[in-house]
Amino acid sequence: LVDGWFHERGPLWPGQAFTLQVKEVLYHQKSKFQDVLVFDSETHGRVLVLDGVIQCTQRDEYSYQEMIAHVPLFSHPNPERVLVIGGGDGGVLREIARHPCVKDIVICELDEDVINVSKKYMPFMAKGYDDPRVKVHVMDGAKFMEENQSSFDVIITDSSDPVGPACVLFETPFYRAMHGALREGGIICTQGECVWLHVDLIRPLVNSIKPLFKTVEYAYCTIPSYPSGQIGFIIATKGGEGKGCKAPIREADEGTLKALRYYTPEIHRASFVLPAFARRAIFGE
Ligand code: AAT
Repeated sequence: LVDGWFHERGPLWPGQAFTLQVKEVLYHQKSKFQDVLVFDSETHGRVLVLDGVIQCTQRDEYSYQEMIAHVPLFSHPNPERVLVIGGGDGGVLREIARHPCVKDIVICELDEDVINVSKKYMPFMAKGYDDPRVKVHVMDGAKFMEENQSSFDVIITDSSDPVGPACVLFETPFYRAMHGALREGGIICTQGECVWLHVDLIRPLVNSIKPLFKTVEYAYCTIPSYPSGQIGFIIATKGGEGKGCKAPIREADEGTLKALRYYTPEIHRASFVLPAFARRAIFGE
């Protein structure tokens, strides 16, 4: 914090920094794993920061949380068991809970302090925990995946960046473990960083998991408070017909569509259409 402004500096976006004017710092403590900061900003509402990196702002969190949840969920014919790795703020749980066909929502978050701080300061996201289908595990997501090779229909990895505790979630063994934990026809959707900054990270990861999954695709959304204003998702399917996830195969009911602020069936399809440089860099096409 310099002169009442928060600057988001980090090794994954060298030489640039998104900046927000701070109204009031509400919480700032070190947890067992990371530095946890919550502040009210002048223009983006409440902001959660871990190790100096913005995890969500009240103004635009719905873009990322809706897309990382609804793209895989509306691409699956009947998702019943859904797992979230990371996502301690509860925003992704809130979105999954909109699907009546889902019976179990399991979350594995590393840091209990993130859960508690979100419940206290960010109820607009943490209300996801109120759904009775939610079961919470507090441990490392990679370890959880190795130990829980049970059958999920959709696995969503809402992970922080590959610096510090989330590094393991960007490695091939974690993807192998997610593949093992999926039912036939299952889908994974993971935080896949930004095409403007990270194609050199995305391409090798995508290539390394192609032999495992039936389809591997990449989608993205716009979100002003993430580096370079965009973030993507790696979306892969196990078995099935190999149609991938580029089009929704279930209809959202009218009430749900009205409640959503970013996701629409049109955005679902559009999110897979990559700019030429990004398609070439990630898929070599
Ligand atoms: N929905 C908000 C966006 C996030 S949250 C990422 C979460 O992943 C954090 O709560 C963090 O504590 C958790 N996490 C980190 N490492 C692990 C791990 N090994 N196992 C389980 N959970 C973990 C993502 C923001 C993206 C930022 C883009 N710049």
